[in-house]
Amino acid sequence: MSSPLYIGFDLSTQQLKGLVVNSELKVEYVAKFDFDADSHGFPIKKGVLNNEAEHEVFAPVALWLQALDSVLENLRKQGLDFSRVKGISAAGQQHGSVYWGPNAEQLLRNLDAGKSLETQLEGAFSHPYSPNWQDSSTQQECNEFDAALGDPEHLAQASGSKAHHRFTGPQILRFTRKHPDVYQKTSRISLVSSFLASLFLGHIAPFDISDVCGMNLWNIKKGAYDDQLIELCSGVFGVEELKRKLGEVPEDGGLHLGPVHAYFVERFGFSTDCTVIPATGDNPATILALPLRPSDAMVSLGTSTTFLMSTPSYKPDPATHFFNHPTTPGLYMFMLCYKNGGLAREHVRDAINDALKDTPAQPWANFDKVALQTPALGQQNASSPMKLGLFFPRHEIVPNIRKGQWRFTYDPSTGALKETTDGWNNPQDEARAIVESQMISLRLRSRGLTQSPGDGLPSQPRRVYLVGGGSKNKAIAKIAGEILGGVEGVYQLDIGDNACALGAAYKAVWGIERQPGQTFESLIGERWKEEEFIEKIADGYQKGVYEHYGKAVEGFEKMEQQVLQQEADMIA
Ligand code: XUL
Repeated sequence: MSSPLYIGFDLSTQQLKGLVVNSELKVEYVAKFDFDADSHGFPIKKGVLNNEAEHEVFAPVALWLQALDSVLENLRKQGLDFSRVKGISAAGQQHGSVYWGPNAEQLLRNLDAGKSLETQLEGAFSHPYSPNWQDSSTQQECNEFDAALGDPEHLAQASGSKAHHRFTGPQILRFTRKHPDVYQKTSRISLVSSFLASLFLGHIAPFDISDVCGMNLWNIKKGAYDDQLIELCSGVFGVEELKRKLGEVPEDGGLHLGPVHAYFVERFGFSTDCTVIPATGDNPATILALPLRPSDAMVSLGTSTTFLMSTPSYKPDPATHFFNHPTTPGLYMFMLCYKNGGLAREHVRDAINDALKDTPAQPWANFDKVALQTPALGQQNASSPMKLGLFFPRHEIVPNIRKGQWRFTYDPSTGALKETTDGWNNPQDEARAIVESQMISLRLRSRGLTQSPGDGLPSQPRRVYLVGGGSKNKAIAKIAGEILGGVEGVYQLDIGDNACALGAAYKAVWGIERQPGQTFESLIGERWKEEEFIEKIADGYQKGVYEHYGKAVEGFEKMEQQVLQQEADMIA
């Protein structure tokens, strides 16, 4: 019973999770705190507050303290023996920033084990809120970031991404303008990930080498802050002041930041040799939920959709994101991040249930049935046109298009593309079309990174792993395999929604138990039990089908360009 345990936390938009694994990577405890359902004293909705007039979305930092108090209490109640915990790491929603006040270090150092974190750290912040990744208040600042190095291409080349509203650099620049006095009083700025690590350490933790890439401030190839971007971001306050607030960025994702603070030893019984390992972003942590190989892809099907790959190639583009890999120097994380995903599919699901006047016990039953009965691309026969559409209930990031729906037909033999609902049997045809639309967009944007698995096969991922709520849906898995390929098939992770917290816990295992020079992939790969941890849920590559969808990718690209052009014409 005294074998070591490791905790990974996941501080996401709507909840905080704590997940405990042993050295064999098996999950032993999970505790959850749902912000809307379990918190008290915060007028939040879906974990955040909104100031619609300025397109601001933000979260109260004290809410997260309340959540951490409660998750630790919950783990204690479940019987976790904290003295067995040898390492702690965490994942945080990316891009969010926390503004510490002048007395933060002192308050963190002197934590009193007789009190909750919430009661004694409320005064540690110069600003009570953390700008959230859903915020879109920084258009002006994004324009300045995109222009700073010439154009969005050069910014992406340097920092891994073009400017995005949610990225921390543009957010900080806006903060210097909106709250100049508070900015000056701010002693340090944390990301959500390093904020959590700071609580456990009892002093401000540095940024993580992967999560720092979500700021538009880090020059990935130089391995240092980008001087021009820092200068822009510091506003009227000067570069040195900003650099002091941001702090150093250690390169080793498994670094021992220090022992857990005495507060946790006294209050919960943690061992004094329990060590804090850098916390990373939620997406980087997700790729650590398994020993992901460079040719594997992960698709996270949640409220939003993200597509993640670990890759040795650094090929930045304004439409995508590159981050340093959270554990392995020389590798990068490639990411696509869509605002639309689950919500868009739910709209179609509900429309189909309404049209059929049915409320099935399993709400997805009709959607799945219809999606699987509909032929690929809605083509009744080989010569009928392909049905393609865009379904965005919210303003989309990839590509940057306002909310709306567009339906087209495309004839691959002539290249004729027509915006029309002729031939569409709605809403039924939309079940397959929406899943196809989401998967074709992923294939279009990731095709430069995949390779041929050999035997004359077209380039594609080796495996496709699905995680998040939508991964339970077999129709989605089947269509994902037909479009994205995957020579070995489509897999689901056994831990469902917990991939991100699990990745954080595995990061702690690796940080503490690695041999000198041992990579994350090697350590986790040796201990990972494929038969127990994943399940094959659909075929991947199917000859003919994959190639046929290749033609749809071309039509899809044209369709997006046409819609983007229409949007540009409307504005002009
Ligand atoms: C990634 C992004 C979101 C957040 C919240 O760029 O903004 O995925 O990390 O999950």
